[in-house]
Amino acid sequence: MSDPRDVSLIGVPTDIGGAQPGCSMGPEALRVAGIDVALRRLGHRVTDMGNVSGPPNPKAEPVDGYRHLDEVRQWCRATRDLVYESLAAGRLPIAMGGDHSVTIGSIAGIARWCAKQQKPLSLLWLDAHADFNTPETSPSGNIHGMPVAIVAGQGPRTLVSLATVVPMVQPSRILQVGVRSIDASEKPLVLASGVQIFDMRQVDESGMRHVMDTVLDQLSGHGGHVHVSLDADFLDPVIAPGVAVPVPGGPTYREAQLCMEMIYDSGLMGSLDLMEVNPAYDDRNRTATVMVELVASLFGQQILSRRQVVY
Ligand SMILES: [Mn+2]
Repeated sequence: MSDPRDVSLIGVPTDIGGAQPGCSMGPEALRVAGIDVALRRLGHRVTDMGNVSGPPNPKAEPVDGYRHLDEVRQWCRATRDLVYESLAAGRLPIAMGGDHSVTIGSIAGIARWCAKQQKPLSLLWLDAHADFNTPETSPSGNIHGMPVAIVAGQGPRTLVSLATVVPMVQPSRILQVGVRSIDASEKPLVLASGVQIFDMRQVDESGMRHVMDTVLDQLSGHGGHVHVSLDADFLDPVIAPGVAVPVPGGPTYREAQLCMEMIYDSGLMGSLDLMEVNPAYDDRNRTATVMVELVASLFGQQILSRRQVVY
């Protein structure tokens, strides 16, 4: 990443793809926590594009295995177009969700731009969950549990084909870190897909440093554009309680910060999602505040400059 960057903030205020409402307030929580100020302090030029608009949450029952499929498509199309526009204007898009279904729109915009540039696209997925459900494996039909399957080409045609390319991302170019909750019926699907999972046991056994060295080496070897999709539930719920589906045993504050610092050092990140911040479950905006602190590290904040570090 060459500094300073031109960055676009794109709010996607919906909870259309989740079970519990509230992450529609996520973009505002991140703004209140000072995401623009944090980026400007590091020298980046920030344009807040405001919010994408879309239909309200009908809170309907699943139809053919999906809840709110058409509404998710509408939110994702609008997100795709704004993300694409940002990239075409030379700006790095940060999509602020919203539940994790809207990443399908964000990635669709990036995949479309990468196809135009003839650049391959890789995806670094930081999440407690594998998000690889399909209607057959998801009893709830909530699309926020399905986005990795969908961008990898498995799922409803109307979402799978939102970019010009299918799949949006080759499964072998999808790397997940922090996973510690996979539904029993989801496990065989994600294992067969070719998606690579670095679960929390690997982080425990080898440490975040080693896991991220391996992940970033692979992403660097792939070449092309790297999109980072960060779900707030990646973090241990002790430091990030404001999420709808918390799972114990996530990265600590420093493990998460090291992960972000290493991504910055690699210079690989070309776009970012900040998803699933849910102020309805939060404590005085702690979760959005931690997310903004992680964003600062992703964009170059360091405890000491590398020249000052003595090993
Ligand atoms: Mn997720």
